[in-house]
Amino acid sequence: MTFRQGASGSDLIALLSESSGNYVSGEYISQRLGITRAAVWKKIAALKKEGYRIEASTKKGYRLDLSANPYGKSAIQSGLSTVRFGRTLEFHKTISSTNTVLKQLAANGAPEGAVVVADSQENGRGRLGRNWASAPGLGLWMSLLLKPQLHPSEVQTLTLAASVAVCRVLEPLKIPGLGIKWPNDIMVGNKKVCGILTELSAEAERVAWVILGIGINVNHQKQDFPKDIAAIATSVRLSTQNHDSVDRSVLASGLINEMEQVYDDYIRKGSAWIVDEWKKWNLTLGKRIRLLSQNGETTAVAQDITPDGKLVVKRDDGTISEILSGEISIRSV
Ligand code: BT5
Repeated sequence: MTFRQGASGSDLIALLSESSGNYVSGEYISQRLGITRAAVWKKIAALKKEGYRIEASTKKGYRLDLSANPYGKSAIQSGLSTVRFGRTLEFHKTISSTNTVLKQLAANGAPEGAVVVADSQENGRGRLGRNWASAPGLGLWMSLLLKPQLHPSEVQTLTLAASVAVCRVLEPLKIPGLGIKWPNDIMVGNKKVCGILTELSAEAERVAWVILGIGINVNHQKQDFPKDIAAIATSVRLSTQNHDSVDRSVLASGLINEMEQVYDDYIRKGSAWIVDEWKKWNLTLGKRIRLLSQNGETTAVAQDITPDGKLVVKRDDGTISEILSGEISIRSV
């Protein structure tokens, strides 16, 4: 691995990890990273503060205890293979909401690909003012800033792109029944494992920025969910066959890597491509569903997704219409 000028904490973690838990001399680190021995020492002290267990020996150098990888900025960034996404990244132990904080950063000119991750959210938000349970130590609560050249009406397709990225990053875990319920719920069977909150700032014809807020329940056990959602929520850990806990840093960097890939492909290939990708994971199309709106409830069959991400439904009275996310909630019959 080669390191860029102005090496970061995550570069140092990557270098120490390369040696599989053996000592690495201070001199070697300073040469590889192109920084002074004093700067190495400073970075080691900062990493220890983040929670890394690093042993220091005057003769042998530094050794990282790989079994105690803390969840944090350096651990996440050391797993990135991206060019832009996650290179600007804030990690907070506790935060109001990652979307709210990233919105402030966006207003202050944060670049596309900026990410905010928190271990817990005090005011985690769902759509339409709903609450998102975000307890510490258990989930991946993350927001990503995008600045696409899109019309505001096309932004819905970015939510589809985010759902595809989530499914792809979870795919190697071989979770039976993993899929997407239109538009933004990642489900395992009929339980929700991940929700996505898309927020945007736009002028009449052009998007200024979009924030994709992604919440994945990762290591929750059944008793970790609040009572009101215990029956409808699940976690990655509860859904895998071995029920092993999952390293949230690895999941976070994997998701950021996947998001950059999917987003860049989407920009190159267009929205019809992302709709096709989305359909591979779809749990909604072809099913009978209930449509819940302020005007009441009707039943319909979910027929298709339009290139701009609307759901095409055929109601029982034969009328066909396209619905926008946010207008109507859908439930299985
Ligand atoms: C969503 O809303 O599914 C979007 C959730 C987005 C959360 C992320 S976390 C990082 C970022 N920062 C934020 O503040 N938000 C984003 P919606 O479709 O409205 O679903 C909300 C409903 O899901 C609630 O009314 C509950 O019924 C249920 N719910 C709440 N917390 C849950 C959880 N942890 N797991 C599963 N379901 C939950």
